[in-house]
Amino acid sequence: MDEQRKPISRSDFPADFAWGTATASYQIEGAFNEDGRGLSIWDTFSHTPGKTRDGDTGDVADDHYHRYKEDIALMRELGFNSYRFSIAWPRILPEGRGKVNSKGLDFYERLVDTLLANGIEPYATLYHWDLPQALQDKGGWKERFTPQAFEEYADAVSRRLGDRVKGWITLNEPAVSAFVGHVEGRHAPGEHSFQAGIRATHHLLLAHGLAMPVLRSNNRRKDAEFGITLSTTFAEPGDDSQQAYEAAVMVDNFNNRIFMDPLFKGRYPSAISNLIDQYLPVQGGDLEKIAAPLDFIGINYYFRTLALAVEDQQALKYKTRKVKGAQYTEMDWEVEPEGFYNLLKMVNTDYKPAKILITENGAAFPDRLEEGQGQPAVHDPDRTNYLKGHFEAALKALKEGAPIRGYFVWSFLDNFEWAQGYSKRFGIVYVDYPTQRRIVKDSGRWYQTFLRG
Ligand code: IFM
Repeated sequence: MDEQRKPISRSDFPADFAWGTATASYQIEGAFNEDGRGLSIWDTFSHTPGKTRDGDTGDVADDHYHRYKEDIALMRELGFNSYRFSIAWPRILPEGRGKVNSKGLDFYERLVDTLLANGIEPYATLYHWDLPQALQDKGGWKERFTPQAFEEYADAVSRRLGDRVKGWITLNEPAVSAFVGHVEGRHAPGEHSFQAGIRATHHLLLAHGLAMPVLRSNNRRKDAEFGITLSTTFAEPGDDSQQAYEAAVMVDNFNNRIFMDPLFKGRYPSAISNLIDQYLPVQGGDLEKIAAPLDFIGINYYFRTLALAVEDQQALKYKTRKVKGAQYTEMDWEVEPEGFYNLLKMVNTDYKPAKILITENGAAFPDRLEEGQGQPAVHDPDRTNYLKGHFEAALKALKEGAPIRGYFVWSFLDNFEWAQGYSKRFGIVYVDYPTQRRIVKDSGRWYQTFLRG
């Protein structure tokens, strides 16, 4: 980036900026069968042989359900003023809808109160992929009753926590739920149907649209804000061919615009209408609900995509070009912060959001715990460099007018990386799974120093 010479500093960002990290319920909580929690599609999926690496499950994960107090004490030590977590729907409504499990609400109430007592603002995501299995058994996101159930769930949670939560995020990365879960089948519920993916897309967006007014009306905090988090990529053609150009347009449409267009413009992108319209279960009034004003858009960003066409080019089918000499993370994602800047500029220009929160950004690298005579340590300069580069990219976009007001590093702790199990570590805090010890990585110390200004 242009300003690389001057080290980036917290004071370069607005004073009221939200700084913290993000996590998700199934990835860290464990306690999968405690206090009345029902099962989710991820319990089913991870317990199905062959679905996750080494058969890993979230049964115990980081045991955060029992260790949340010490985890929050560590967040305070690291200097966060905000923390993004997700609420497990099956803890609140074990059957998806109907009877509310007050013990589930009690847990999140304790979590939120402990955050506030430590000077950390709670940002709660309602859906980070752990759909109650009972709803999946009736068709899950393919069916319209799931957004209706989500509305009830949003009501139950916000009635209890509407006086304390600062940021409400309806959904995390609906593109991943819809396409990785229903078309590619690498995630729960593990389906392989394009039609199912498109039905899920619309029902996820509808769930957001139905929940927003409920969250707003149950809110009792003057400064609360409401939005949704999307996974994004900056798509570029992998070579000079027309086919690569078309592949990039498709990647952009299926990752970014299929969600952003309905949310900001009240319509699905015309560039892919020939592929999706026949499957979209839109009913009268849906798009108006989906397009109700957002206080912020949450952007999750990890990598750009250099798209190349495949022979029988069709929706969601493309190849990516790897760049010689470029650095790749443990997920095989290119480290290229300029793409982040480009994406933020694109979002700001094309959609003019009131506010942007970076709700996830971070990297997995092969960390090694070093335990000599002294303190245990994890030296992860690649992660620190990744973060610095992406902070700089965000700052550049901010200075050029993108209304970025928060940054949540993914992730606080190493955790269950979905189909990859525990093999990929994204935390700025290392988790020694056999003992559940937390060891702050060098990147976590770098973030702490950055936050101290
Ligand atoms: O771990 C995930 C998270 O749950 C959603 N966004 C991307 C992360 C890294 O893959």
